[in-house]
Amino acid sequence: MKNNNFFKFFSIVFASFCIFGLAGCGKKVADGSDTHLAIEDGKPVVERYGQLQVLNGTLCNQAGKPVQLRGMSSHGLQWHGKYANQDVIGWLRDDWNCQLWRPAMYLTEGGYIGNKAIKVKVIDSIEACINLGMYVLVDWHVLGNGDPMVHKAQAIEFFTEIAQKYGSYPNIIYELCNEPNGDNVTWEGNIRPYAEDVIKAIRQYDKNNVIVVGTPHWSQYVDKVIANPLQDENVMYTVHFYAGSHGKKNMNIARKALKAGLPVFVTEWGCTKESGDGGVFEKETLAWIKFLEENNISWANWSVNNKGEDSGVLKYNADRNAKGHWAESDLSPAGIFVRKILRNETENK
Ligand code: IDC
Repeated sequence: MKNNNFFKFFSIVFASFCIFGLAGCGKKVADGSDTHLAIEDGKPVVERYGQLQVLNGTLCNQAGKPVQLRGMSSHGLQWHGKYANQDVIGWLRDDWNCQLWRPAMYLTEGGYIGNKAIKVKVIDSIEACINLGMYVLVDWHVLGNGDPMVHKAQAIEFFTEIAQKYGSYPNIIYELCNEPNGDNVTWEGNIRPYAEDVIKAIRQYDKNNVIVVGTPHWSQYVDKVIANPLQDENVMYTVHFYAGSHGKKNMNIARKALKAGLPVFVTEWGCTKESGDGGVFEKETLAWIKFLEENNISWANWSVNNKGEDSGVLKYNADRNAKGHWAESDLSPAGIFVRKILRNETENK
C-alpha cells in the first residue's frame, strides 16, 4: 500500500515535469498565446502573433491576446552597426530567444544627420527581421539634440520612406524619438506636436503597425502624457530605465501611467548605471523584469557591442567579425545575465 502511494506520487511528479518542465525556455500559458518563445513548433514569432495591435492599454497579437515581446537593442549603428546583420540577429533569435531587434540610429555624434549612409544598417535590420520572422523596432535615436522638433523634417522623410517600403509587413514597430530631454522639452510643447506630424506621415502608408513615442526627461516621465495622449489607436509610450540608477521612483511613475490606461513599451533598458557602465545590478534588474512581466510590458535591452562597457553583452573585442555563434566565453557578465533572462533561466521565473 505504502509503495503504491509512493508510486502514485512519483507518477504525478513525473507527469508534471513532462508538462511544465519540458517547455524548455518557454512558459506555457493555458490559452497558448504568449509563450515568450522566438520560435515555437517551428514557427517564428511574427508568423504566430501576426499584426500587433494595442487593446485596453496593452500590446496584443492579431487575435487580440496580450503579448510581451522581448529582445536586444543594437548599440549606436555608427559605431557598432556591423552587428546589425542576419547572422547576429538570427543567433539572437535562436540562442537568446529574442523576438525583437532594435536598430538604434543616432542622429548626432556621427549619426544619421551628418551621415545618411548609416540608414543602410536600419534597412539591413528590417530585411533580416522579415526573413527571420522577428519584430523590428525602428529607433530614431534622439539623444544629443534633446528636442525632437530640431530634426522633425528629417524624421518625416525617414519614416515616410520606411512606411512606404515596409509598412505592409507586420514586423515593423516605429520608435519616433528615443529620449527627448532638456528642461524646456515638454510633452505638450515639443514631443506631442512632433509625434502628431510624424504619425500623420506614417499613417499615409501604414494604417496599423504600432508606433512608440518617447517621453520627457530621457523617456522617464511617461506620466506627463496622461493629461493629453495622442489620438491614434496603435500608439504606445516609452519608458526607459537603467537598473543601477533608476529604482522605485521611476517604477512608480510607470505604474501611474499604467493605472491611467497608457500603453507602455520599454524600448531600452540597461542592467548598469545610466552611463551604460558602473557594474551589473542583478537584483535591481530582476525587480524590474518582474514588474515588466506582471504588466505585460515589452522590452529591448541595451546593447550588442564589444567596446568593453558594462552594458555591452560581448566582452571587449569579442566577435570582431560580427558573426554571432557566441560561446559563453565571448559574453560579458551583462551578456551572460541578459541571455539567461531572455531564455527564462533566472531564479524569479
Ligand atoms: C551610450 C552608450 C555609450 C556611448 C553613448 C553616446 O552606451 O557607449 O558612448 O551612448 O551617447 C541612454 C541612451 C543610449 C546610451 C545609454 C547609456 O539611449 O544611447 O548609450 N543610455 O548611457 N539612455 C540612458 C542610458
